[in-house]
Amino acid sequence: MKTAALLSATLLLLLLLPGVPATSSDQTPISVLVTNSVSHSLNKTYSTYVVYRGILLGGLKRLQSSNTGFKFTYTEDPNYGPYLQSVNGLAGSTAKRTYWELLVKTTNNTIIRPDVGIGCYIPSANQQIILKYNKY
Ligand code: B12
Ligand SMILES: *[C@@H]1O[C@H](CO)[C@@H](O)[C@H](O)[C@H]1NC(C)=O
Ligand SMILES: *[C@@H]1O[C@H](CO)[C@@H](O)[C@H](O)[C@H]1NC(C)=O
Repeated sequence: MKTAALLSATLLLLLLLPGVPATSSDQTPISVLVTNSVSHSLNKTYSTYVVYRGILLGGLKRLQSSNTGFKFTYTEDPNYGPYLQSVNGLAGSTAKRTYWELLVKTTNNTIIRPDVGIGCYIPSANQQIILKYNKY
């Protein structure tokens, strides 16, 4: 009796704990917007997800393997890790001074520019990841 009460109290407490995922495989949905501010081309949006506290790179790989037409490549920087090199066949170029900028539209509609790349950024649920071909 006592044990049962303690058990159900513990269960209740676990259920009520905020921010604790039910399972570690919970999906964090995100959308990915591909845009180009150098030459005019249509915006494309895709949907995918990262796992609980998963990195953006994992979501991009999942999106690529879902065969929705999204493609990307990255190179490995010795200091900072994965560098987003190309998206949908268009590559950044040192000669042209172009690159794929990583921006994020948060759920309160603020656009932020993360201070880390695709290998370190951990998206939150329902954020829009903006991959913007840009000049520097
Ligand atoms: C110049 C620069 C850039 C240029 C590099 C172009 C060029 N050919 O010069 C551009 C504008 C492309 C750039 C882009 C980005 N950058 Co930058 N960049 C720098 C900066 C100011 C100097 C780098 C440099 O020239 N070092 C000297 C050379 C001799 O060393 P190097 O090793 O050859 O440098 C290369 C790497 O730094 C690489 N690189 C530059 N930025 C980044 C970012 C990532 C994630 C990676 C993997 C590699 C990388 O490009 C350089 C030239 O090839 C540093 C800050 C600093 N003061 O060091 C930030 C810095 C490296 N960048 C940073 C970031 C976050 C980014 C972006 C993710 C920003 C964004 N939100 O879009 C993007 C990369 C997006 C992508 N496509 O993956 C961060 C990285 C921190 C981290 N731990 O991830 C730094 C440290 C600045 C910061 N915010 O603190 N960047
Ligand atoms: C494409 O997306 C960018 C970034 O969100 C936005 O500023 C621009 O207005 C969009 N363009 C079109 C044609 O929808
Ligand atoms: C929007 O959310 C970001 C974090 O996601 C926060 O830093 C920022 O202050 C918020 N802005 C507003 C206007 O609420």
